Amino acid sequence: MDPSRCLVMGVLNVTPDSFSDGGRWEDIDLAIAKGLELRDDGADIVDVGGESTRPGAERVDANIEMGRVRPVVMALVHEGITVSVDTMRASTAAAAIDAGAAIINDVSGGLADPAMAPLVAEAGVDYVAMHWRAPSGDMDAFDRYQDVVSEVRDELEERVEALVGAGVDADRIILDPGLGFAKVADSNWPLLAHLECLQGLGHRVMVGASRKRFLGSVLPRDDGPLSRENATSAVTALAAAHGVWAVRVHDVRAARDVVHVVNAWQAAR
Ligand code: PMM
Repeated sequence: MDPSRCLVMGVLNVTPDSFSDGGRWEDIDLAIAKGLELRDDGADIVDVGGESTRPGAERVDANIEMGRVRPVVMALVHEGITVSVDTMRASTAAAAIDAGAAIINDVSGGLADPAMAPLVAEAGVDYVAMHWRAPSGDMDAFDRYQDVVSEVRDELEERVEALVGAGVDADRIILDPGLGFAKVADSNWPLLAHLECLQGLGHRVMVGASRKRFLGSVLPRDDGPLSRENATSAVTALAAAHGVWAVRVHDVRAARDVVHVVNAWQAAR
């Protein structure tokens, strides 16, 4: 992976119900083929998920989640791809690490499963701790903030303290503001505008804005997730220019091009 530029993490949801690509890669062979396509399009990391976290989503059975994720991780790792696994469950994370996953992407930052932090500490893998307040089914009840930037920063700092307290290597922790998670549309913009507040905690930062509803809220016309690709690219440019470690996106080719443009622009400054 090239540390001189923002990395591109490609989304691969092996689920029937994710908000943008749900149902498209539910079949394991199709999911593996999509993972290879993401790599060919320029993904530095492929993020495999077996449980939808779209607003209102119900939890999926642990065995179902593991059955979706594990064979896809094994196949992609076998192809030499750096794989992260989007899971809130330590049991799924353990199976994924066993299958070769290099990164655990936990949208709950360790809050959903107390066994996650010790597992990550023991395994010594990279760990994305996203800002999260409640499971997707309830998160709309937790979307109030006095000052969203400082509250998200403080809540993530608490997660870091808990993770490090459980033995996780601080250098392995990557922070994510959790755009769209327990946040009304307007709360996402201050977080994007003040990424340096999160970066100030001293960890790598990643951003997942791809096709999310808050982007549609500022567009003159919003026709659903697929119509938000240009808006996603705009956020990728802004986040890359802010020096984030990675962006998590569905359209990898677009993000890769944006990142290279930002790099050229930065090199010329
Ligand atoms: N968003 C989704 C899922 N996983 N992980 C991280 N680290 N950050 C995010 O913003 C994030 C995530 C929801 O989007 P999807 O349904 O397209 O996967």
